[in-house]
Amino acid sequence: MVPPGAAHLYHPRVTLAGSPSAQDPVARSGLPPDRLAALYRLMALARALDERTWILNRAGRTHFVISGQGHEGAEAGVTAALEPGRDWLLPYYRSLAGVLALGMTPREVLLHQFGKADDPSSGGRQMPSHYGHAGRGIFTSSSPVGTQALHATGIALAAKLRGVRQVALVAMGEGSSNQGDVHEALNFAGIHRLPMILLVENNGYAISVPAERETAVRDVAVRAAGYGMPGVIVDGTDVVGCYLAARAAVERALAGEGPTFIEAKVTRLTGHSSDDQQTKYRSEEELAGQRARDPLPCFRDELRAAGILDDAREAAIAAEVAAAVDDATEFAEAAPDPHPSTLLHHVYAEPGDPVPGPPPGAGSRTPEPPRGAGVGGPPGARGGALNARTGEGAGEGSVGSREVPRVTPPSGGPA
Ligand SMILES: Cc1ncc(C[n+]2csc(CCOP(=O)(O)OP(=O)(O)O)c2C)c(N)n1
Ligand SMILES: [Mg+2]
Repeated sequence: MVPPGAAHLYHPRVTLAGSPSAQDPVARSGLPPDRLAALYRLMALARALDERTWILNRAGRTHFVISGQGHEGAEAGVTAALEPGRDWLLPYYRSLAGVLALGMTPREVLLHQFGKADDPSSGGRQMPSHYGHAGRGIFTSSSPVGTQALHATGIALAAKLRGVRQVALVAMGEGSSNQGDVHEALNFAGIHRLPMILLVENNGYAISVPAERETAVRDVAVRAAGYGMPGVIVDGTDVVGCYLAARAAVERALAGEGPTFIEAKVTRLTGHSSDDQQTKYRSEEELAGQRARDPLPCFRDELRAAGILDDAREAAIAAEVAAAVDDATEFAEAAPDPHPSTLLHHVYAEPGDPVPGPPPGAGSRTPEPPRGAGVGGPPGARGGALNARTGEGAGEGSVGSREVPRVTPPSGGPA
């Protein structure tokens, strides 16, 4: 993978992992055959749900799609090294397979895409594919790209200060990795050896801007050297390779050795979003070539060659996935929209919200005026204030007219 004459670009700590290997995936990964088949099922489910969102959008039933097609191998392989319930995922809009891996259900994903009241990501406030799930350790996504790196660093710092064994995995595209926020986040994480993993899914484009116009280096993982952390480049069609890179990074993070930068070379099989036409800037030959880098058939072929998948098992997975997507579509489309009277919930402080004050024993310092509901207040203050207004259940946050789980991190996580 090193281009001729470019070896000098690679810091000794940047590792170039291989492509899907002829080696048996069970022996190579240490994962049992059923776990590998489950990873394939996860990728197939992510693909089918994603395809459904395009159909719903083109039928005028949802308003926006930004797709994970082509990114499923990296997402599934890397998140397989996380422990759901313990670790945090800070996803981005192509992280559909990752959020499913952490336990978001197809129904929840489509509630989110339709912007329904019960959408666990934001009660219909966020744009589609801006995933979040408080109860599953999936941190809410910001629209300004790259900002999630700072959130991951903060979560990893909290884990370190509290002495909690926990990893924060943050995902983004290579274009976003050029943001100043990412530099600051990595610099801080490197200095303090925080349990953080950055996954950059390099698909060669930032909307219509090709990689060579985004950065002066071909592989963004070389930047890891500047932050004193290892950089690993993996092939995003190599699900087991992605898993192995992430497993090593998780072990390193939990051992207190600090962060890791993983760059997965992936392909974007769709336009940037439903508002983009990629044939305006990508040739037919390029697109045809990229289809050979579709991780789904690559992984399927690998598992078939290893005797883990056969026609019957593949057909059973396809049927299960199709049924789950149909069920989720019907369920989410029939679910209630957020009530208009809830439009401004979670935006402004409400009468009755507690006024943030100094911590106990802080003397007579004048409390700062409230800048927003719950800011600086005690844990649960936000939910309590909303409950006072809506009369809904004590101690639970609410979005729209319905209850959503209160923001509860995985055990031991940041409050
Ligand atoms: C700070 C900021 N600048 C610009 C945008 C507009 N924008 C949204 S996605 C995107 C491209 C990001 O490219 P990349 O990080 O490579 O991710 P990809 O979409 O290729 O997966 C841009 C420029 C934004 N959301 N936030
Ligand atoms: Mg990109």
